[in-house]
Amino acid sequence: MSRTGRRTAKLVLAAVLLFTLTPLVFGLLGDVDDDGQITTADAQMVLETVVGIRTLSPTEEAAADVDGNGAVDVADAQWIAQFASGAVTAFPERLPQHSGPIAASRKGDRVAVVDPDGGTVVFLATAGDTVEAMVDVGREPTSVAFSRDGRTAFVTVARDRSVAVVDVAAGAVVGAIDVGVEPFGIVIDFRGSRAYVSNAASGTVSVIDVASRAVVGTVPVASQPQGLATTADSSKVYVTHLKPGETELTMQEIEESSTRIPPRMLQNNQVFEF
Ligand SMILES: [Ca+2]
Ligand SMILES: [Ca+2]
Repeated sequence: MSRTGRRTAKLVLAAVLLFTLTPLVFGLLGDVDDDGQITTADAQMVLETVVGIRTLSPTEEAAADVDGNGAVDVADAQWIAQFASGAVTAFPERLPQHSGPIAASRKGDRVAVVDPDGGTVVFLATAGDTVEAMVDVGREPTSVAFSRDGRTAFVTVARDRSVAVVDVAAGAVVGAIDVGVEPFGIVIDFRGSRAYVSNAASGTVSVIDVASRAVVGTVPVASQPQGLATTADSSKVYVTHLKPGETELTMQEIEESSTRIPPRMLQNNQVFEF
């Protein structure tokens, strides 16, 4: 382990600790109206927001804050206008915008840290504080889970609408599994046979057979599913949801052989059973 590598490991862990979770940026930075181009129309939207005659959605705000200072202001409009005219070809370097989701292998010998801004997953050996690999996985990775034997890592990649399959020893992506829109969270049950992926924008949970790496079911759930957890007997999966101004816990009851979960309501929570 070189000193540089050790320092990198510490920096990665520090980033995990320091940065709080913020809404993910799925659009092109500067493209406020999401038409695929950065034009004066985008700058105009920012100016209208600054003078109070327009209100941006959270997604539009994320695209508008091109200098990454946390506010939509005149400076952003100037940057976008300069970009549109060709006077500049890049926006200012931004600080990391997202926290780093982390997962540990079952044996505890390794952790995987997601860098959503860099599009990478870093694998660290817990003995010796060493970086083993930094793997490019795609656009906006959001979460990671290890297979039961720790040899494979499954990474949700939001903008690619897929789960990247990483061979940990090789430090390389060896496959991709198509899931829903904006996959956010992933959990593998304790038996190691099923992976569950929350598709935030689809309002579904994809059920993946770990051995075959095939999606064997897609479960409709309440809107904006995010966090996932499974019970020790692998019989239930719990899903949290992001809703403006509130947090709702959705509980899913899942049988190992089942692939679809019709929901029923119970008090304020949604319970899904077979
Ligand atoms: Ca635009
Ligand atoms: Ca700004």
